[in-house]
Amino acid sequence: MSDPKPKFLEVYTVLKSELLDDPAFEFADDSRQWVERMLDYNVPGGKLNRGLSVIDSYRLLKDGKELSDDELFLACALGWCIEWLQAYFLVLDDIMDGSHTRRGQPCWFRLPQIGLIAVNDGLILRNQIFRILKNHFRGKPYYVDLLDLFNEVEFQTASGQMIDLITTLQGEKDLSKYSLPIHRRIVQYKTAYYSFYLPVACALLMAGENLDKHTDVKNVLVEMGTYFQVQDDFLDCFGDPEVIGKVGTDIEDFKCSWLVVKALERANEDQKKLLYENYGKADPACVAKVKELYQTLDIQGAFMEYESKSYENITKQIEGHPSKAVQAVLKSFLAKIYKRQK
Ligand code: GPP
Ligand code: MG
Ligand code: MG
Ligand code: MG
Repeated sequence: MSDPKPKFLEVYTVLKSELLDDPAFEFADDSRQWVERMLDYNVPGGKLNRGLSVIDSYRLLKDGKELSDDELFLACALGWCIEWLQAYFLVLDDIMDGSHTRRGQPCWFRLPQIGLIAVNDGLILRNQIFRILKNHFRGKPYYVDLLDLFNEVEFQTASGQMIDLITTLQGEKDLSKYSLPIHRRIVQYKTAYYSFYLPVACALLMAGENLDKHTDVKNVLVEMGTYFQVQDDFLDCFGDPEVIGKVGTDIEDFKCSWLVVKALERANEDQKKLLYENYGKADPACVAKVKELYQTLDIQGAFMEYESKSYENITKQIEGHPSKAVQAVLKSFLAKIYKRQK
């Protein structure tokens, strides 16, 4: 099967020019230039895994048959809707997390003269998803289901983000409140639905499927998304910023990260005290002490154990699925993230 990436990137240019050709920007060329710069800075610069997965999944659901030009374009357009959604989330998440870098460049809101205009840019990105859908899917029998899917997943993600942020407030009062069930709830909502369920659900809708009949697929994908966010938590502390394109802030931000939950599980009273005293502080010396404790407690080893158990468990779930085409979709997704370094 041919590499879908060149075609996918081509479709970005088409969608972008359609969006820039909006009456809203007609009388002010500077507004069109602003949006173009904002899109180029925030939308296409990531790994594009979520977007490309729509095409891969749709192909597999079609049993590997060559797609028509029209089908390929539509699968790419849906993939880009997910990348637009991701860009919208990241622009806002970086403000909320006080991050500095993203995808190897400064966060959008950190650029001179951007600041909190980035909040409105997030809204523009969000609204453009529905303009793309309207432009290309309005006549399709699954249009209403697509709208409903994007709305539902956005709500789930915003809810996860809220739980992430308010859990931090509770942790600041009492770190011992952090636990695996709370962590699981956060990551399921803030990451798994939009990153894993959404691309496959888009492909299923395009293939004429009814999503209500695919709750088993959803469950596996949520499991995979959970595993993916545990990796994200791990890389936040132990990843190479040059490779992941961002400098971690979870320790400074007092996040309910998988690492701190595991550390709390493994620590003795003295080590817990050290954690209470140093977690959530911007001071690099405090951050270094937390990282040192993670080494002592072999959190890396705990992560590797989690990683292989989780892989086994997900593989078993996939192999229990009756459809070989669906199995192929899920396996290809899992292969893309297993032991990822970025
Ligand atoms: C990832 O959390 C979750 C999101 C990017 C969803 C944000 C949702 C909003 C409604 C704004 P993270 O903060 O761990 O991601 P990263 O490590 O990439 O900053
Ligand atoms: Mg966040
Ligand atoms: Mg963040
Ligand atoms: Mg993170």
